[in-house]
Amino acid sequence: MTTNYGADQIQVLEGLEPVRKRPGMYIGSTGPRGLHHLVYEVVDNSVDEALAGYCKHIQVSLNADGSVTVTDDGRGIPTGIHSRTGKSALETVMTVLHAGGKFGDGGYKVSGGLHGVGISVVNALSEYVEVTVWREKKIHKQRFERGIPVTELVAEPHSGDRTGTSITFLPDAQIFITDTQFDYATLSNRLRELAYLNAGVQITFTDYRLDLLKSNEPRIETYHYAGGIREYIEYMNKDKQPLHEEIIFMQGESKNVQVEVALQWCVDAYTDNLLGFANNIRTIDGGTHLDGLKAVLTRTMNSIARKRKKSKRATTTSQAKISAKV
Ligand code: 0RA
Repeated sequence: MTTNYGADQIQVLEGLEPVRKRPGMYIGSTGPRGLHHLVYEVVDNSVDEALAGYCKHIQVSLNADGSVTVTDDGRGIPTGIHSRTGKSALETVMTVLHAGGKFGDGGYKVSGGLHGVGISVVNALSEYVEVTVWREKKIHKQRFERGIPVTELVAEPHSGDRTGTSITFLPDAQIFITDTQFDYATLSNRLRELAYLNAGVQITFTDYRLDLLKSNEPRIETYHYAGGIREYIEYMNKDKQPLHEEIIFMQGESKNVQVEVALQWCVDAYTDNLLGFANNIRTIDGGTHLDGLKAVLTRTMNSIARKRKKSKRATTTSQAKISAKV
């Protein structure tokens, strides 16, 4: 059998079509993991804005209709016309694969979302997305359905100095193989972790799904840790007996790589519990950052132990001498 790859077989995929055709390629899975990754991808953009120093508060809400809203007080997604696409930067970011990092003043992406695929992937895999941007005393809005803009970017004047971005999306039930209900614990754990990893960023998480909660009140939690990963260690060791109260903390930078380490030994811990992260993503298989830390810790501990043994021997010897003299 021969296969001819003629023009008919070659599909020129444009825009977000490939994402809807093979969602797993972009979000890892079309099960619960992939579903939750959509939230991480959107939150990630706000975390990046916080890391750039322009955003302090991030609000994440699970809405009654199954959608999620992520709101930040950053600079807002740029709304001006992008020279190459002839569309607004906002529409370009929402509809062009991998367009995310290419806008603004060298908007270098630090925080890693799922696979760093960008917000357009979330747009492609959502029944609808509504974006609101507060910028330059205007409120800008645009709506998308399954990745396609269904309204223009509309701007209206607004009083006040507010800036920021709000993105609401409803995951597309045609894409996800399991139900599209978000798990509170999964999201709260990740949002708490992000708040610990990015000291000072305030993340508010609200669940408005009252039917699911069997409650008349939304469930609200705020994660805000000025102490960053130091406080994370405190939280992880809260039921353990520490060998030393004060958490050991180090930070440094080399060749544009920033490193932070927090350590605490516990009396009643049988195994070590070492968590590594790179760009806000847990590195479950370890990596050179953890290997390096473990190597240097072992070397330092051994060297201290040797020194102490030596001085202990010296003391014993001098005591022996003294007792011999006596
Ligand atoms: C590119 C450039 C600028 C801001 C952003 C992206 C931005 C994107 C998102 C997505 C969610 N929240 C966001 N906040 C900011 C900077 C534009 C400027 O120079 O004002």
